[in-house]
Amino acid sequence: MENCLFCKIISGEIPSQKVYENEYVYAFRDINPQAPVHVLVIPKKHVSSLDDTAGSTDTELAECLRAIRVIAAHENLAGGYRVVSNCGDDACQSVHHLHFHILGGRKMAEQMA
Ligand code: D5M
Repeated sequence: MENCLFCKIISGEIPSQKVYENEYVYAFRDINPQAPVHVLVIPKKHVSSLDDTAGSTDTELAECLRAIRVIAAHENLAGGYRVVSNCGDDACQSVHHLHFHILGGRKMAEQMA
């Protein structure tokens, strides 16, 4: 989608530190990491958030979730990790292209918010 930051990352117009890619999914390091490992997993087909997935196929969504364990293993997160997807204004979503944050490499706070 035009003027979408993450679509521009997928196309290579904006550089990123890629950690994983397949036909449906692209994953790269967050520019402002909140943990030693902070990776963003995004669908290649633009969808703005989890609240906008009515037009997505099950494969497009499932491939994002399936990529997470592959990335976690590659990033040596055997001790565990947290996955977050901010959806909408109340959750402070800042980039309106669906993304899953993978956070790991340190002990997470028990409180999520
Ligand atoms: O998370 C959006 C995330 O996107 C936030 O953690 C920063 C990250 N971000 C923004 N621009 C870039 C670039 N250019 N590369 C890598 N990461 C980026 P949200 O859940 O929407 O607040």
